[in-house]
Amino acid sequence: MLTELSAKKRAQELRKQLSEWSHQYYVMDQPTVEDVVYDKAYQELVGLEKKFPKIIVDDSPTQRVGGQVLSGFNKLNHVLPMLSLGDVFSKEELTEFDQRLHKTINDEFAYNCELKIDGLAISLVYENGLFVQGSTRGNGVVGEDITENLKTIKAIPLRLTEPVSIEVRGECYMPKRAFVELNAKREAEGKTVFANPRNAAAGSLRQLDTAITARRHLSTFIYYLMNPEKLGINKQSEALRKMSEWGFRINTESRVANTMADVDAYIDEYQEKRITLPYDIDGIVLKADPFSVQRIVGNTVKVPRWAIAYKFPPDEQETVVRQIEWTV
Ligand code: NMN
Repeated sequence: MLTELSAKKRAQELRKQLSEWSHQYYVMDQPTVEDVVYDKAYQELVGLEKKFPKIIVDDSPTQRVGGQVLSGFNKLNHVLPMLSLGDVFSKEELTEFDQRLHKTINDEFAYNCELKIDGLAISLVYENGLFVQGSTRGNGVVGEDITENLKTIKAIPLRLTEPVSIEVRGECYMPKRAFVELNAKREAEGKTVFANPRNAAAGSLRQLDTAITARRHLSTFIYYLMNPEKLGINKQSEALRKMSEWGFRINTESRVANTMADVDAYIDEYQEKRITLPYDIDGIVLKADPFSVQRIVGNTVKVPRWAIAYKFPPDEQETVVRQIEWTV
């Protein structure tokens, strides 16, 4: 006979196993087992939790299905403002940015080049390794609490690999394929279609019925760690590696560039590859890699002085969506 105690033990094993498989599948994009194996274990866990509801824990994979209907979103103040990025549209302006930094920093330093994902900025707070709060950027100072919606996104870990208390930020986006499929479905149902993946992600994230968010196949790339130096992390490229180890989904296309020629090559490469990526990007982001440089140059009221966005020409955007419509 199955007792509550043995059910609890078995549920713990199943959760650990399911979280590992899910991490491989949704975060690393490298499934390690067949879906049927995953589904069987998931159903076993659902069965145990149904029979013994007391054994349910907040970070159980079964708690990601949503279903909570919220009456609204509470406002919350960001611990540090969520700044936007200054942007440039030419390589000459990028050179000027580099020269400006070198007026203050008399030393050589590398840049971390990252793709600028076209989604919505989010902030995630973890206490002792547990996901406790997530929010939108809002106006940068005050955002909205969308914790319950974010819990439904499988790429967001509910529990980290270490019991750290941290805040991270990143981009929530809808993959191109999910966008095309969602619009096709909406069209068939006579509903208005979303103009682009970014709008679809925004509309999906701010749903009062979290079960709708859960069905929308949103994903995330995390790119910012708050107060990294307190954790002994000294570079953006290191922070990305560390966040990946903790269980976050990190974009693997980022690269350290030692010279502006390397930066140029990165831009050219991704302007070319842009159309083939499974998500929309609208440019690249250049960040001074050492946090010591970031600290010295600081921020203006609105934007960091140590980072800049190089925007791709906007008219290519439509082509991207159209290309996808043909290929799906
Ligand atoms: O909603 P969940 O439980 O994440 O599952 C959605 C789909 O994704 C299911 O079809 C499931 O089989 C699949 N999935 C597969 C793995 C795997 O490791 N093969 C992991 C997570 C989800």
